[in-house]
Amino acid sequence: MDSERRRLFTRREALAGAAGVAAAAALGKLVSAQQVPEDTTKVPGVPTSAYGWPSSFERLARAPVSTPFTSFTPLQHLNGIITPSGLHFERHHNGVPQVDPARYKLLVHGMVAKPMVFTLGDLKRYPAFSRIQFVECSGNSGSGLVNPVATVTAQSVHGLTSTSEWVGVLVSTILREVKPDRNASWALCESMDAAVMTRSIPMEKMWEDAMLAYGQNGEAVRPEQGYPARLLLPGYEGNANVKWVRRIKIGDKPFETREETSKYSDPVCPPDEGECYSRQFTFLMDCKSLITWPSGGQTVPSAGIWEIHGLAWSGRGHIQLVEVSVDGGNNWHPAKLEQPVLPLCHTRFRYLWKWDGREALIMSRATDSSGAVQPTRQQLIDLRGLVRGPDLGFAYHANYIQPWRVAADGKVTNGLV
Ligand SMILES: Nc1nc2c(c(=O)[nH]1)N[C@H]1C(S)=C(S)[C@@H](COP(=O)(O)O)O[C@H]1N2
Ligand SMILES: [Mo]
Repeated sequence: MDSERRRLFTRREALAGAAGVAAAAALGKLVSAQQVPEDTTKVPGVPTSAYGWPSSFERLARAPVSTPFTSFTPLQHLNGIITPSGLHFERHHNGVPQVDPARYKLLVHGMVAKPMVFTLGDLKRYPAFSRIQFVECSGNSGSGLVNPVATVTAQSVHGLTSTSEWVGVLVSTILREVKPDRNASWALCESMDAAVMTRSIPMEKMWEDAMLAYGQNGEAVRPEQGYPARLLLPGYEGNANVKWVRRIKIGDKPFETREETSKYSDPVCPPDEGECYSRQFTFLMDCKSLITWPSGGQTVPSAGIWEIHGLAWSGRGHIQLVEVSVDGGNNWHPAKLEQPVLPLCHTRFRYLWKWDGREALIMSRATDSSGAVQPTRQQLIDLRGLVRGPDLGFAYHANYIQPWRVAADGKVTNGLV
């Protein structure tokens, strides 16, 4: 009773608060007390099901665009910070392998005192560790940096980032078993898919917070995400998070694999320096944010009060501040960060906007706990030059501010063009 009253009071307060900002915002319609919206009580509901699915009225989809090996998370339709496992973006270079967990084995060898092989059961028997963390492809948003076009969505340009609760064993636990040589400084991590994805990872990272994940959002890691076990490197570019991991070889220098020489090294051509060069081992994902509502392809139904919201994240720490501008970047206002605000994780931000119904350019800018501030597209180009990555005209590590243009009719398009 008491807590019920308190709850109502808090809600009233909240409504009064909102009304203070939006005196004229009447949501819902006034009706006579007898009117029941729709009577669904005369038909018995459907019985239980073995596995639940979203309502048939909610049909979200990962969208493949140009290849069958990349799909994008529909960021503009998500609530909160967790990406449903079935909507986690997918990036695989040669398809999803079918791995029988009973036959799964992980070999850890190289510069170690005790080379060892672990079954999935072995990995699960060690003390488990959980964390909520994003995985973002380093090519995410790259198309919008290189070649911005008007009709895009948050999903089609920025949907190569997703957040899950991951569960697994810390790599440090496994390292204590195999006892790496004291001169060991790099680990080769290799997968069992047809792409044989292989990356060199600094041993500091392997000791610090790397994880072999077998759980995702309460279930086993999905096949697309690396079933039965993947490497997770908090804050590192997606590519280094080797899925279907089968081998870790400890060494004392980077192994210079295909994925870190011909790909996943970033061409840089600063306008004021003569030579172009390649940045290698650019592991950390930069500080970034994105307004997901209202965003490209959506329509703001009318003038009035609307809550802008979106996601912010950084591979360098937690999100400290998100600012929103609704006038093309002239004035910035702090947005509200929704709890939980976790390091190396998507963070939801919200900002109440009173739209006057005239064309507006809206955007968000994040600052992380390392002090890094999200740059504009122009600042990023001034820093690196506008060069195409080796893949599909992507540029890696494209964390520019994404402006959205809200036209007078409410339609939202890319504010970069
Ligand atoms: N074994 C293997 N691991 C892989 C890949 C791959 O093709 N094979 N793709 C990498 C790339 S480029 C990215 S962005 C992430 C994507 O992880 P996800 O598909 O779980 O979203 O996995 C990485 N790990
Ligand atoms: Mo990627």
